[in-house]
Amino acid sequence: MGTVEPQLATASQVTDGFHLVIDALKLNGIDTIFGLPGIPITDFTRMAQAAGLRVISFRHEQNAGNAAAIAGFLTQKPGICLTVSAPGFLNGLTALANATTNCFPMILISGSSEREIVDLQQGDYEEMDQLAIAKPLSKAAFRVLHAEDIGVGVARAIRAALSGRPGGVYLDLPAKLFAQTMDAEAGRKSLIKVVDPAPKQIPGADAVKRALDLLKGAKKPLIVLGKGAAYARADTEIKSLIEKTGIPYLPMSMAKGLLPDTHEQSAAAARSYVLPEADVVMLVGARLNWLLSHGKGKTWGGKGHKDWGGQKFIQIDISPSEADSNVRIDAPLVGDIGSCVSALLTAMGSNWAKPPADWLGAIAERKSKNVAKMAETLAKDPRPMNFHSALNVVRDIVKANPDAMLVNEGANALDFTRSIVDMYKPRKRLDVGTWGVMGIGMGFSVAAAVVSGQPVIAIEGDSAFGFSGMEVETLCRYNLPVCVVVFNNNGVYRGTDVNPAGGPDVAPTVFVKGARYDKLIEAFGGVGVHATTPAELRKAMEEAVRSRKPTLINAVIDETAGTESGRITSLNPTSGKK
Ligand code: ADP
Ligand code: TZD
Repeated sequence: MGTVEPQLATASQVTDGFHLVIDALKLNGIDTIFGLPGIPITDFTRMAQAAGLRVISFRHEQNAGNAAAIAGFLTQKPGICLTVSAPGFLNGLTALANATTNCFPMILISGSSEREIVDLQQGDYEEMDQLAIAKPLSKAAFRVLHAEDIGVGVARAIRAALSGRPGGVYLDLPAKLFAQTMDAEAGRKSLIKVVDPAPKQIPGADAVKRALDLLKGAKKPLIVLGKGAAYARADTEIKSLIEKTGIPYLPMSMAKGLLPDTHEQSAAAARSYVLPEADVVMLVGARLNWLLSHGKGKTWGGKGHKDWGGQKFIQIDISPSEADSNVRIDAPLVGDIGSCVSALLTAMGSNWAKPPADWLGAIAERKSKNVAKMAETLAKDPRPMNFHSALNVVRDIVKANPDAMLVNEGANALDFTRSIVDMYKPRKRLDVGTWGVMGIGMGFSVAAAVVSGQPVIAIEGDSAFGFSGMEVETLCRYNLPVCVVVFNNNGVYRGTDVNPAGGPDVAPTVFVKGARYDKLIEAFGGVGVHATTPAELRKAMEEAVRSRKPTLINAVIDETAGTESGRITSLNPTSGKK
């Protein structure tokens, strides 16, 4: 290990761990770090900023981690989150695990305490065996002990995050590493610019044929687009596939906008009809997890909750082990979505027959009925405002600003927004993802604004907002064009529960009634608006998007509106005891 004595070399001939990490990140096209300073990484954040990296500093590491994760989803570069040791690391770890679960590429870099003391458990400042803890929650975890290995460590982290199924990677950098010095030229040579970190994976010709044969024989085919398809940036190929085959499609939440939600082949408004009725379903970057009722049960036309509906499945996925995880996949197509969809398009030829007219007709009929019903509901103007009348406004604002990013969390606030607010462009809708996790709101909003430069609209349940609400200071500090709309119905889900014991404490789901979230952002110089009608909400949102000023609108929603857990009420266990 090349520790250079100061008297033997001038500063310019020597580099150190701090600069090698920064140089390695820059060499690989990383331009932004999301983090929170403290021992042992405070100087690192300063030096990174001095070296031209954008360093976005947060109030809590979980929000920095969520920002990094979604930046990874939006850019196909691993988002970088930087934290201090033990508690900071643990705060960031939730976001790392969430990134891995959602297949978002990110790297959590945490400083760590002295190895010798940690390993002997002698009680160091913020002592913790971080590598061991990160391993089961990440796609890969690495530690670098010597300055000359920084290049390899960063390269391995980048490759692990991006290649195959993307995910979260942990990189452990002990405090001592930053201070190590080595010859600058040798240091420069030790860095690696990663070549082709997410190599194309071409599907086999037999697998392509198998999939097409199945699709060709279908009488009621359906395509499901997932967030893997959005991540893959194969937008043109996917559009061609949908339009050339004429097959109706369902977008999963974060795949909304891959084709505009107003596309005539979208079956979203007839979801509960097409899932049980379809005979062949092609999954494109979507897993048959709970969000798709595991591919079985009543949703899919099965008799009981574990019965298969009898559909045949084609699954396009980069992970070779995803198929058959819930039901039989008759035609797995393993490869990257761009390559798989291109191969399908080539093999389809030019005279592909559209699906039977009675299938398309039946879907169109359901769709128009449901759309008309929804239009009726949206047109109502109840007092107090409810989710529908408020979202009618959001829907118009998003339609008028199709480039704006939409961040969304909550229960009812999530479910209603997903179904009511149409998206027009790919990768604009960012939400709670695979876990349905609360707390992504402000981290995602910061990253969406930083990465895209576009206005961001965050539709937040009042409970959901609380998980990351302190970051409104961050929005103001960086003057980000984020308009947060808190759907304030006084609690987790609704605000109407009462304490069954009748004591002075309110029910566990109830918050302070009539809270003024708008005052929070005013404390930091942002714009706060209290909106009790759709007209007030519309005016405030229009102004926020136009001015690009950090804004928080406290949108007062009828506390009796919505349901417990939104659309997933049935996941609450109910006791068999009567
Ligand atoms: P959704 O929640 O939208 O249904 P999921 O997160 O369940 O989507 O599924 C995304 C899937 O996409 C994962 O199984 C992942 O392996 C896959 N995936 C991610 N990136 C790619 C890619 N570039 N090519 C192919 N599959 C991908
Ligand atoms: N903690 C975490 C990290 N994630 C969660 N999903 C939950 C708790 C449980 N939870 C939900 O699933 S939704 C939700 C919680 C606490 C909040 C719902 O209330 P809200 O939304 O105010 O955000 P609505 O619109 O009033 O339903």
